Amino acid sequence: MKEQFERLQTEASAAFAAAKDAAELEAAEIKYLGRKGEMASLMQGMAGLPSHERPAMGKLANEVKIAIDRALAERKKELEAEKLGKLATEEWIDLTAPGTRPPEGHLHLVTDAIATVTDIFTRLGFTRVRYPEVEWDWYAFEALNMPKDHPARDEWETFFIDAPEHPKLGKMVLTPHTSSGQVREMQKGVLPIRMINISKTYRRQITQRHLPMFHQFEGMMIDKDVSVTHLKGVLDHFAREFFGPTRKTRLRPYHFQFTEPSFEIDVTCDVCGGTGQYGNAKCKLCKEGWLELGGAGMIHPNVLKAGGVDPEKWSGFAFGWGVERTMMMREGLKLDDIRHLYKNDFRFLRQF
Ligand code: FA5
Repeated sequence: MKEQFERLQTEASAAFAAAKDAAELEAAEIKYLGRKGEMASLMQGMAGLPSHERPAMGKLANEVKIAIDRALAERKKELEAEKLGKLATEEWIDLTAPGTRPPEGHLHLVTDAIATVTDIFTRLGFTRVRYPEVEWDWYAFEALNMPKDHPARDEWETFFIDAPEHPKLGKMVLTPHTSSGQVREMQKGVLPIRMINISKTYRRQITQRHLPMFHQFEGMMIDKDVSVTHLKGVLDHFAREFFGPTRKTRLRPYHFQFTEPSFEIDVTCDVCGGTGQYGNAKCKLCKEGWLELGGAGMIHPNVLKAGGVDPEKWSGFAFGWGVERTMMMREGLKLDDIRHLYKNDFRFLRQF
């Protein structure tokens, strides 16, 4: 048994010294020192020795165990030092090297435009509101002087929701224009009003100039003796603030059921510089030098009445513009297809 202990010590020490990494060392440790390892089985064998031999053999076993433990601890230390040595050569960092900048996002162009529009009108005393994306027919059409089956409704290529009708307010629709917020605002019963409603709107349209989902901003002012002059003043101020002093706007007579008189507002196109020509071809975006941004007019008395406002005492104007279209006309943007805005293509978005 003495030789067996001595051989175990030699073998175990050699196996530890030969271990190339922590995993091999652990395997050798289990083989020699584990619960079912070679040391444990030799110790069990001691039970069969005559009692007078046991004390000497016990002492030897103890010395062998201490020697093997020491050999193991030394190799562990060596391997650890080797690992740290490698780290220094393989995984070093240069603390003086310039850092890597984390990716930095920015507001989407449309969000940014909404913030600018809000800011310009807030400074004129208008309060920002939002009205529902899903609306009742009554607010979108009927209260705006467009009774059922009125042909003017066709202009708003509306998405109808397959849901039960409201007994008084009619069908459910995806809000086709922010004008549905006019009567909702009047129904709050607080006068005078200076509202700017910026919300999502939906229509069955998709072209270079049309999106099925877009945003509009609807301004509405109701007070005593409000006239077209106030409307023109507010719109001119907005155009100057948003587009800069070089861009021109014009009011074109138009027809809306809910305003009288009514206008469409155009601004000179930034893609072709207001000429209608791009190189030798017609401007792809505006075709004529002007781009329509929205409608406006003096609120029709029937609409005031629908909102519970007395048209004998109060008057007001309203205007509704497309956020995306307005933004496309910003100085220097030269965006010739509105659909780029919602393609989520980083190559496009990162340019701004
Ligand atoms: C209206 O929606 C009226 N409610 C505007 C109004 C408000 C008139 C208050 C009078 C008083 P119109 O359908 O023209 O009008 O749309 C207004 C603007 O929304 C358009 O000039 C355009 O800038 C934008 N717009 C309309 N349809 C789309 C579309 N499919 N995609 C992107 N922008 C659109």
